[in-house]
Amino acid sequence: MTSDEIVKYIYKILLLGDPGVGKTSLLIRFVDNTFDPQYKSTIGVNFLTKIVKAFDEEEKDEKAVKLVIWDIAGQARAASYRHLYYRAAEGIILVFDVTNPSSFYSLSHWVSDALSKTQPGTIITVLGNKIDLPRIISRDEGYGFARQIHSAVYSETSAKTGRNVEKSFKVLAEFLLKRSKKMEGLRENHQ
Ligand code: G3D
Ligand code: MG
Repeated sequence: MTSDEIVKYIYKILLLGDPGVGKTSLLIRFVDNTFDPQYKSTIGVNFLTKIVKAFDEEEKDEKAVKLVIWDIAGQARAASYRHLYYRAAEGIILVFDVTNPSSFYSLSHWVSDALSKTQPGTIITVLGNKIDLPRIISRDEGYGFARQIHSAVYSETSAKTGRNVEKSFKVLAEFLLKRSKKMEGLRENHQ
C-alpha cells in the first residue's frame, strides 16, 4: 500500500480496562510489533494509528482501514475530561488480564461507563490478555461475559508473544467496515 493511497475508512477506537492489564503493550505490539518492557506507563491520554487491510464481505475485496487507537491511563477513569476521550468512538476494546480476576470483574463498570458516553451501535471487542501466563479466568468465562454485553468479538491475546494481537484488531476493523457499508447502503436507499 502506498502512503498516498486514499484511506476512506477511518475509525476511532478506545482501549479500556484496569491498569496493568496490558493495554499499552497491546497497542505497541499491534502498531510496532514489539514488546518493550522498558516503555513508560501511559501518561494522560495518547493514541497511535495503523492502517490494516480489512476484507469487505459485500464487494469481496480488501479495503484499507485506518484505526486510530486511543490508550487511556487508568486514573483518567475518574477525570472530568473523560467524555472528550469517549466522544465519537466507533469501537471499544475492553481488555482484562486472564491471570487477574479483579480486572475481569471490572469490565462491567468499564462497559457501562463507555456505553453511557458513546453513540448506540459502538462495536465492542473483549480481549483476555496475557495468555502466555497460567490463567485464572477461563475462556468460557471470558466468552460468556462478551456474549452477555453483545460484544462483536471475544479473543485471547498475548502482547508479549504477539499471539492473536494483529488478528483481533483486524477482526474489529472488519466489523467496523461492515457497519459503515450498511450505513452507506441505507443512505443510498434514501436518496
Ligand atoms: P496497561 O497499559 O493496561 O496499564 P501495560 O498495561 O501495557 O503497561 O502492561 C502492564 C504489565 O503487564 C507490564 O509489566 C507488561 O510488560 C505486562 N504485560 C502486558 N501484556 C502482557 C502479556 O501479554 N503477557 C505478559 N506476560 N505480560 C504482559 P511490567 O512488569 O512492566 O509492569
Ligand atoms: Mg498503559
